[in-house]
Amino acid sequence: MSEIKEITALEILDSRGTPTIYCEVTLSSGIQGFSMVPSGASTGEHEALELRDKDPNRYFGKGVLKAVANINGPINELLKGQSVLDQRSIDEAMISLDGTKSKSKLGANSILGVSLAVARAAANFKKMPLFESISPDKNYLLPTPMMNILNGGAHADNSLDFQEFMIRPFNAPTFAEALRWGSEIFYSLRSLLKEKNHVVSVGDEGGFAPNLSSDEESLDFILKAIEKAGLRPKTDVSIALDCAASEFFDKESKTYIEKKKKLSGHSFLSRTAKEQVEHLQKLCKNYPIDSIEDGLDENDWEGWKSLTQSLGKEIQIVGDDIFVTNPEFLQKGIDSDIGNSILIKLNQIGTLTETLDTMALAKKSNYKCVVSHRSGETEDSFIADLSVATACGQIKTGSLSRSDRIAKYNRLLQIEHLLSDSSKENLFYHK
Ligand code: 2PG
Ligand code: MG
Repeated sequence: MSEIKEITALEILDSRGTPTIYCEVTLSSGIQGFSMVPSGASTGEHEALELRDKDPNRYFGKGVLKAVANINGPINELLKGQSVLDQRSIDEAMISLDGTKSKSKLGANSILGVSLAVARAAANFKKMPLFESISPDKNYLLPTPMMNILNGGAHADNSLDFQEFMIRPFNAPTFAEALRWGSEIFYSLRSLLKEKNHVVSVGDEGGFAPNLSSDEESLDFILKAIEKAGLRPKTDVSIALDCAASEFFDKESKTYIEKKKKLSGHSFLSRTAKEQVEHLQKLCKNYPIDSIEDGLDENDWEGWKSLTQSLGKEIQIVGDDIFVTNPEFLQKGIDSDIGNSILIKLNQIGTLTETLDTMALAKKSNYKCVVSHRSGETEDSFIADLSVATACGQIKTGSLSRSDRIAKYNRLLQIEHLLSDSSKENLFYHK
């Protein structure tokens, strides 16, 4: 009864109004599972391929009808009759049908859509919450949220070159309290920005997108917002950055150029890798920053090494574009002492099985994992369950506005409530 009867897909829209995939798996018992596939803007060069139609007459070439047809046709044929209780066999069957390293034949978006819908169908079949069904060891932890309250880079039309300025309310007693702290800081920030006549419209991940003049000015606003909300920077709430540095790395001159500040008429800098590392060191000295993601370009392994050497003992150095949730790239990083943490995005690699394998490799090698959304999201909250199931302790899923981000936070509230009478004393991860 856990065998697949049919898999169907549909073209839907993500949070940016760009096409993506809805997938539904129906079992012979009539039980179903669904998924919706996310999509990035500042994508890493080595991510699995997201198949788009490239038909200029539809959605400026961004339609996904070919990927939808791959699910309705060959993937449906391949998996019909297989039990959803064996996620690995299903994912491996799709990987070998595709046959390419980057999943470019069927599209990583098609493959991921099916992989996640299968996981949900299996949970529904077992009558279990998703996190319980996918957990390798039934050791659950509610993650500390990393909330992106100031958006820049490829996610906002403003002057900030760094993509994400996040708060980490790690000292909260529960996830629900961490969320309240985050929301109160977010609204405190709003009033501080308004007082200084800055715009309070938001970027792709629901954080404010003002035209501030420097990283320091952004960080000063955040510090004041934490204090205005009655909390203590560093003791209660720390700051995390995603520089997404590949977006402002100039390949020819091999320098990091603050292009957006330049365009908006602010004074701007162009830095060598060494100067970029020094800049980040200075920011860490002056502000309670305890996590930096993609501080350097995805191919600048030398720069990464010196960043890890200078800051990796004190703070979390997270690899996103450089590791692309891929065990091969992560292994290379582990072997050469690059970073100490990895960002986990399901669609960078394309199946749940490979994602869990990458997380297991990280854990074995003492690298922390941060489960992450994409800037293009949907109401699917799969990553909330994934973060609890793997007990990785951290999730990055945007700001305190917009339903595509809040859906994940709301799901975590439900899970915390569900687990509240479990015997485990502390369910909330504190750093
Ligand atoms: C990132 C992500 C998510 P995108 O760089 O970490 O915040 O952005 O999905 O655009 O790659
Ligand atoms: Mg990133």
